[in-house]
Amino acid sequence: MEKNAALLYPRPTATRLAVRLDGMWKFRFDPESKGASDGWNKGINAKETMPVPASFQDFFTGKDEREYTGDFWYETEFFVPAEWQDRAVLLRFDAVTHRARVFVNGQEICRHEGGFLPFAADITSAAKYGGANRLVALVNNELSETTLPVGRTETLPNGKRVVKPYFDFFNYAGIQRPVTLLSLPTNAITDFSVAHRITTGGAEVDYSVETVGEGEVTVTVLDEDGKHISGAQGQNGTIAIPDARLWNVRDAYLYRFWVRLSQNGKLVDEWYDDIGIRTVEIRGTEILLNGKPVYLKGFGKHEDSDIAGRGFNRAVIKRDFELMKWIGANSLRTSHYPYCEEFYQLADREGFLVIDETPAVGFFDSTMNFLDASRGTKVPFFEKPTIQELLQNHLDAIRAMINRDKNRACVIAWSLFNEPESTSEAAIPYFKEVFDTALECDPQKRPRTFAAIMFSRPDTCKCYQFSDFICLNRYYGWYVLGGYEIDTAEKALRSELEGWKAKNLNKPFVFTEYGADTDSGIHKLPSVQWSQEYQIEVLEMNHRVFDSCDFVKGEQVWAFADFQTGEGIHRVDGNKKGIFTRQRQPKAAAFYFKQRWENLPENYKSKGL
Ligand code: CKX
Repeated sequence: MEKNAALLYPRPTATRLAVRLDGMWKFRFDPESKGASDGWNKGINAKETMPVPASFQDFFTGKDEREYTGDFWYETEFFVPAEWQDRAVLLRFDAVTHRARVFVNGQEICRHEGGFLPFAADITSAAKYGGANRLVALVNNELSETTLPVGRTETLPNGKRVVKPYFDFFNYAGIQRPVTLLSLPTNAITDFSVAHRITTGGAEVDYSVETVGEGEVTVTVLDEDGKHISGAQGQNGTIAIPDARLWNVRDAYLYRFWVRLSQNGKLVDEWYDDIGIRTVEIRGTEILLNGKPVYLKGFGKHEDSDIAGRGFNRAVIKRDFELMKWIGANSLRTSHYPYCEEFYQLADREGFLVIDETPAVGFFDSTMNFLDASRGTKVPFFEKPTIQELLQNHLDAIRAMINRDKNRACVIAWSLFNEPESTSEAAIPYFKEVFDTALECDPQKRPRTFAAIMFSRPDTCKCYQFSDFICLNRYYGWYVLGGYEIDTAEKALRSELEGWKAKNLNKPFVFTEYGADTDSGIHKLPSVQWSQEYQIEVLEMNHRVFDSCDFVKGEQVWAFADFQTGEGIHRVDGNKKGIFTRQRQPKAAAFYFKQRWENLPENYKSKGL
């Protein structure tokens, strides 16, 4: 895993400068992919402008732009002061979806694959100091069976390319998260990791610091009032925190860890991170936070909102957390990709538990195109000839996600797939390598899991043994036995859980998806599918079953809010399973959940450990 001083979250300090390059950039589609040969790396000669950060698809009024698939280019200018001459100068892209090639002053600097994690472009030698610089990025949003997320790209008879996602969210793309110009010391801190232990009367924090360049490393710990609490010398060590104020669910406390690199007593580099001290473990059927059982109440969600698409939107993040607090939730899954860093920072600050998920979604032929799947034409996914290339991209994504989020107190587990086809023998070695890699990368050795689709049942799933806790995505009452058959759906759900119980896994189960599409304009008595009344009936049915099952230790309903998908006969301008509308207003089910979750203790169903 590349460790790079610019991959640390960009924070200005006495030694580091950070300039955000948000703004209206030049923008140009390149359907024939001719830009690279036509010299657009030196300038794209565009009339169009595009907000950065944002997805590009929802601004235009034409369908060709919304559905555009292929290459597209961005360009902007930025100034580099002459005083930065003897420093390291880099660009940090928080996320460009799904892949990018970066050029500065016509020179290719780097390429990056993967649309949901940061990468750095070192422009120290390419920059013009004391003057303007031209940044050009070639971006591409095609999908294939070796990309994360998985899909394919086809050319229509009219010559236009179109993506066929194997997943149920719109293939938003572009420079979707912030771009930052960084000036760093040439000798610098490149990584910092922590792992916590609770002790009698306090806590101990094992830490590790990586640097480029020699020097003395010090770590200083301040409390929330800025008071010095503790510290240590050396690149690795243990810091004792007397009377530690532990980070707890909905009761957060963050210590500021200052990391400094000095040479002969002179400060060379400094950076800080705000860290919650807590432990996470699975013990039998319990999920333990700081040794105490916790029951997960919350959602699967998306980074998705009107106009900006999947673009970074701090205002939406704030509203989402206010709604999470209002409804009495304590957790969520970052379905189906790592979210922006600012999301985890707020989850740390507000004390929410997060299952951090890789973009390993669509590992199933035609999950969303039910007609294809029923055609029986599909090859078992993990027997595809391209699976080894996909595995390498998957492992890279896991390493990068854990490297980025390893210090976040809110992250209590890693979800390494969403709804993979886990029912073939060929899946087993793939899963083993994925789960082993996650364990190896995580300094805190957090629990690992995957969200299992409804075809991955006790009698068919070949991979549940890898999960430290079992996550089920189940739609009894919606995709299975919906409407007037809901009583049969309840029996079927109970029967499946009996099947899991009979395996005596002695692990917690979390429902990471359940729910029903609901039009916020439909009220119906008696209910009908798509009505708000029916959504509540489905939720009540699921909760009757969950409440009767002592190894079910979490309920994360699908979904937090309505979100955009590709168009199709199964989607009414997107997926409507939200408890809130896409505009973050409550459906009737929101009030139902508020009443349920405010009366469910944080340690619901614990055996009083
Ligand atoms: N699970 C049967 C993954 C989510 C989708 C959800 C749905 C599916 C259900 C698969 O990303 O939105 O269809 O609502």
